[in-house]
Amino acid sequence: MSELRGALIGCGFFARNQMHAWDDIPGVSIVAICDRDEARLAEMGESFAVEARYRDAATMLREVRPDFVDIATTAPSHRALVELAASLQIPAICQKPIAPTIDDARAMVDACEAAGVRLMIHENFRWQSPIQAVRRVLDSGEIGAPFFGRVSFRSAYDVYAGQPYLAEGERFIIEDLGIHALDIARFLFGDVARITARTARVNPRIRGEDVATMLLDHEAGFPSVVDCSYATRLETERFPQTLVEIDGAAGTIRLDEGYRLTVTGPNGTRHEDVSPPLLPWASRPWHNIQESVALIQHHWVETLRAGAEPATSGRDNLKTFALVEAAYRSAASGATLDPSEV
Ligand code: NAD
Ligand code: 89V
Repeated sequence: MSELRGALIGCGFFARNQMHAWDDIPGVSIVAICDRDEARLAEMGESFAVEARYRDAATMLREVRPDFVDIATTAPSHRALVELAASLQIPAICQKPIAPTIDDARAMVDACEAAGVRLMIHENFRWQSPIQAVRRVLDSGEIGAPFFGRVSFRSAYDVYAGQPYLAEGERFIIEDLGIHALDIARFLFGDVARITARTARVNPRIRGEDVATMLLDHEAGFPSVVDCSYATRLETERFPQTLVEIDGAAGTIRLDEGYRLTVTGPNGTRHEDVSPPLLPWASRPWHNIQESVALIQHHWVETLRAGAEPATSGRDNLKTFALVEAAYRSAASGATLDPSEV
């Protein structure tokens, strides 16, 4: 098995998790890194012993010719960087949100498809082991056909401290966090025919919305509620747990606080602790997200080696991103929208 040589663009807050996860995957090495910011570049290079350091992505990709590029910058730079990778025939992973606009997102997917280059969006929440555990129970048929779903993320964690840009954008929670919850809803309940959304800003110190409540009509014929908030003070802070409720014809699934899974089926109720493992480089409470980074990057390596489409390919992620766009439009107009029409 030949060694895969990767390159990283963006040495910011979240990229450290990606670098740790690459370190743990046998047969993969990050051979070059890039950031416009000299101090961040140096810090990442020293921490992970990467000598090849660049301030310019095009120069790095042309000189290094990696087997893949991992783009860990924020959304405004994604289109240019993904199109650069496509033009050089370099398979790319791009962080969520795929782009600032749906037009940019479509252009990126089209560019990669036209060039025959793989594109995976780093949409990692569906890879969290508690969410995978829910999906396994659903697939087993134990609770019968679902008729109601809920994906819920409610917290008052100070996300602005680590990611100050989250307080500055016109759009916030649906674009940054709701996008993960909407993707989980698609992963568990299938694609969406219609969406209705309402938003609010509770925290006066941020620019965008920090609360969103969304009603999804799934093509499978039942609804789900996707709700998220960064303005919810609870007795126990849950960050970054996503809770799930599913009611089926023969039973129910609940993923509750503390990663407690409860399944009620024809034979009664059972409880399971589906807490994610604390990887050696991870720290609470982020360990759930950090494990999912490791899992999605493993998936990328497997699919790249097999020449297969990743689960959260650019094409797949357009459907999640269309829900984000439709949710904003629905919240603005009050209308219920078909995401395929945005
Ligand atoms: P950040 O601002 O801390 O880091 C981004 C880095 O990219 C900065 O150091 C910046 O200098 C660099 N950069 C920007 N444009 C560049 C370019 N063209 N060339 C080279 N370097 C460039 O941001 P962050 O908090 O690390 O977030 C990065 C991305 O990760 C965002 O899209 C965010 O939404 C996403 N994110 C994902 C998760 C997840 O669980 N999937 C969690 C947190 C953040
Ligand atoms: O996962 C994310 O995209 C992060 C956070 C959990 C803070 O919303 O930005």
